[in-house]
Amino acid sequence: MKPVKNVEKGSPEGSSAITKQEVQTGNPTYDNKSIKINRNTGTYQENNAETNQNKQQHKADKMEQEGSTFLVLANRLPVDSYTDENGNVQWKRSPGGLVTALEPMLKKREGAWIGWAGGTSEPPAPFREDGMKIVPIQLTQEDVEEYYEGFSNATLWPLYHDAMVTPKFDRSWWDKYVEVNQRFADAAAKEAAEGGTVFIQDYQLQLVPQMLRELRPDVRIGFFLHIPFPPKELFSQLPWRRRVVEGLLGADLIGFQVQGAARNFLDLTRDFLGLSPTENTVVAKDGRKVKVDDYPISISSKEYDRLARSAEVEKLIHRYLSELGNRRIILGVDRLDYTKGIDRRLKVYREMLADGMLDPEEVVLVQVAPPSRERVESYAKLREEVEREVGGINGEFGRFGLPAVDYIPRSLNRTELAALFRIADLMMVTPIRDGMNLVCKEYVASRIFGNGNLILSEFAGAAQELKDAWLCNPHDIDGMKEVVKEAWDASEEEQKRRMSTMRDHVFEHDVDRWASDILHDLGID
Ligand code: ADQ
Repeated sequence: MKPVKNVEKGSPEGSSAITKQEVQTGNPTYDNKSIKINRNTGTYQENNAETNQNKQQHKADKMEQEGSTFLVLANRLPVDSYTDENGNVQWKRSPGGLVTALEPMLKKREGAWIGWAGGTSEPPAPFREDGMKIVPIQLTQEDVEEYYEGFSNATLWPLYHDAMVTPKFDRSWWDKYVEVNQRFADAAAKEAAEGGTVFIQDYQLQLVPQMLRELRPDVRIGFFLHIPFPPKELFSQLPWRRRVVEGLLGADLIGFQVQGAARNFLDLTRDFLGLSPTENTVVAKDGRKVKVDDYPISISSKEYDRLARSAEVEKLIHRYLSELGNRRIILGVDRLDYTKGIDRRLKVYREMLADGMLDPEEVVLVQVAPPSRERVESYAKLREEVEREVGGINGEFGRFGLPAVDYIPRSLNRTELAALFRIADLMMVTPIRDGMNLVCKEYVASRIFGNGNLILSEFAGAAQELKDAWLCNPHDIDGMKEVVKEAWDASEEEQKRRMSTMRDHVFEHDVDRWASDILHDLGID
């Protein structure tokens, strides 16, 4: 994997995008004197570009010498590689709320992002992309198997999601988790400017706060967990439980999706480390005050609303509606993961068709479920089960050309998703446990006419905010059937009443607000 765009510090290539943007937006970042001179001589653009190039080069040089003042650490980088028509590897930004939300701060603060580029070939040297420095971390095949697929996705992921699949406790996976976390901490220690801020993401990197603090006591460290944090009864199973709690406590601020998760963590600091937590803080053994609080993550709501009103979405809507026939639509959009409750949703749907609560002539379930983590055994098994069930429902209730379940086993882009959200009469988000779940917020933001029905599991973090959804318990099949029926028959007025409150909430609490809240508490505005 060799980047062509492996831009070294301050090269013209690295700065050209920013220069262009600044010229276009008329938002110059250089001194007034040069603006005046340039405007008067009519060479505004050219001189701007030159001045900005110099500025950018200077900035990049300075950053190289002094380090980054704002760093994000996440398992994955916010860019994906692709091969262009000449066979060269290029990079493009991967879409995602997190990077969009942190982008302003990354740009303002000469930021850098440290993460794995995917794959196991030698990663490129650090390069600049879209105003931030990208620092790739290498993972070998063994690292991927033991740190990522093993400890992260076959130990921590199931343990933190109610142990609904039995977590595997493997000592060599743990050793690899420690080793890779140390690699991330070392990279951050090398990259961070004196007194800079490092913002660490998610369960793959829980030991990094403490490791980094040991290397660089001068930096401010924030950590955010995107998935649930379990109660003591479950967390206690982890043979390395104390190490994980200590690892996280290296941060100055630890953020969770919901209050219950923050509470669970604080209780553990008392039970395993003998500390005395208060409501949102705990004083660590070294005397540091650590803030522990909930920061429910969200989406770029306005962007979704805009997209849902766009001409591309309208075009797709026409196509989808003609393909799906004149039927009302139930929608499911998930990564194919056992936590998302896809199996239960299918069961509910099948039983409702069988009981006559839904008429197969009038309804179709569209289920988008791109496979994920396929090399982890439980995921491969889930895929088989879900596909078998979809086949069964279609065999029993589908007609030629009109399947009862339209199953899409691949990832859709945002425009395609927005079109599906627009046409779905009923959206089913039924995880057994979910840190937040952004899909339900995206559905709400896309309902530009203010109607629609959201069925939402009580066990998604989002249920604590979207209280006007049709809440359900995914363990209770009969209860779910009743809720679906009620939502299916809900009047337009009832739909609008519920949706309007949810839309207000999602627009007020968008991902920008999440970023500004957590970064503010981390001491950077
Ligand atoms: P995920 O478990 O991946 O994330 P989720 O929040 O539902 O789950 O989705 C994240 C993003 O993936 C959304 O923008 C969504 O549109 C997209 N996505 C999901 N299914 C898709 C599909 N079938 N096709 C295309 N795109 C799809 C983890 C936690 C969540 C938490 C997020 C953010 O597990 O609980 O909400 O991080 O913190």
